[in-house]
Amino acid sequence: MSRHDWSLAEIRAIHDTPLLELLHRAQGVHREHHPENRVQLCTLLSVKTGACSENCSYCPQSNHHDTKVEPERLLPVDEVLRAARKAREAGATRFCMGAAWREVRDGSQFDRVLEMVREVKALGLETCTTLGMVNATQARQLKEAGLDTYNHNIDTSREHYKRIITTRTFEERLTTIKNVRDAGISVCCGGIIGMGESIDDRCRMLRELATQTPHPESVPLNALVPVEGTPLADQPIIDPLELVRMIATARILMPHARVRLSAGRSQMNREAQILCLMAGANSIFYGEQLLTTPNPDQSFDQKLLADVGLLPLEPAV
Ligand code: SAM
Ligand code: DTB
Ligand code: SF4
Repeated sequence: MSRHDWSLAEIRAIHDTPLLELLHRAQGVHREHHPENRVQLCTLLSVKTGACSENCSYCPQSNHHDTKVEPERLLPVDEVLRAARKAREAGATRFCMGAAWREVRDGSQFDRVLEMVREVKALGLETCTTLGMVNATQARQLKEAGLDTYNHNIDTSREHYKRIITTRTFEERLTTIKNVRDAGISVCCGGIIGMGESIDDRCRMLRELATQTPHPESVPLNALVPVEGTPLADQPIIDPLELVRMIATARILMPHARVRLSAGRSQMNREAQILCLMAGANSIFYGEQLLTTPNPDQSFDQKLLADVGLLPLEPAV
């Protein structure tokens, strides 16, 4: 009974509901559609770091900004496999490989990524990649290699987008998402808050996601991690309750989606993270590092799960 025709006014009304009522409603939707007390643990690895040609204002990996990120070539397959085995042993069920590319180019580098996907899949992990734009053929090749999910975010509203990135369009982002969807790969698509956007921009971003048919299977919601050297370095850290509201609203709009409490956890205390889980987040990044910025360490997360009584979600095979 998912809806795909949400209006901005409806979304804004949900978003602005008094907090306890909003949490109650989101919890109701969550319990109806998801196993209770389960959270998905995804581990990220940057397989190709920095020197990216795009100018995304939030991103420490763009070569338009002067940040402390050391560029690295595409990692060898065995190094990726070592990290994947470690993630599996620590309890992760999904392994997500990120490359700081504008787009995938055919050739030996892409072939190596396909090999990474095949081998990580063979370890019994769910596979995810985020490699920038892909065309229809490349998406099919990824699917054949065993890719479960592709992450490609819309990042913000269509209107705010132009103030954040000028080297590629919002439409191009949507085309990649369509190529991924058409290849039968599950879609992971979300965005960031805390980049100077209005509340209506946030609601427009959610409308963009919630009016897709089908909804993305997974929706990562990131709080901006302001990084020195990027144009957004001086943005104030958002109040975690703003992320709680976004998660709850996403949960209500897209009842079946996995909503991921993504970047920004290191800036939040334990209790704020628990409110995010209560609002309907059922997936987190697990491991000391996101792509280039820190994430809570595994012992912190294991204690968090134990304190709340959450169990890791089994991998879907
Ligand atoms: N290059 C690929 C792309 O842009 O699609 C994949 C990697 S990119 C780093 C993946 C996503 O990470 C971005 O779309 C953005 O939503 C998120 N991200 C990047 N830097 C961030 C930051 N400083 N704070 C929060 N989220 C961030
Ligand atoms: C997503 O939405 N968040 C993740 C994942 N998709 C690839 C990345 C967050 C990156 C945060 C900045 C960094 O560590 O470089
Ligand atoms: Fe490049 Fe992706 Fe960072 Fe944009 S978000 S600069 S495309 S790595």
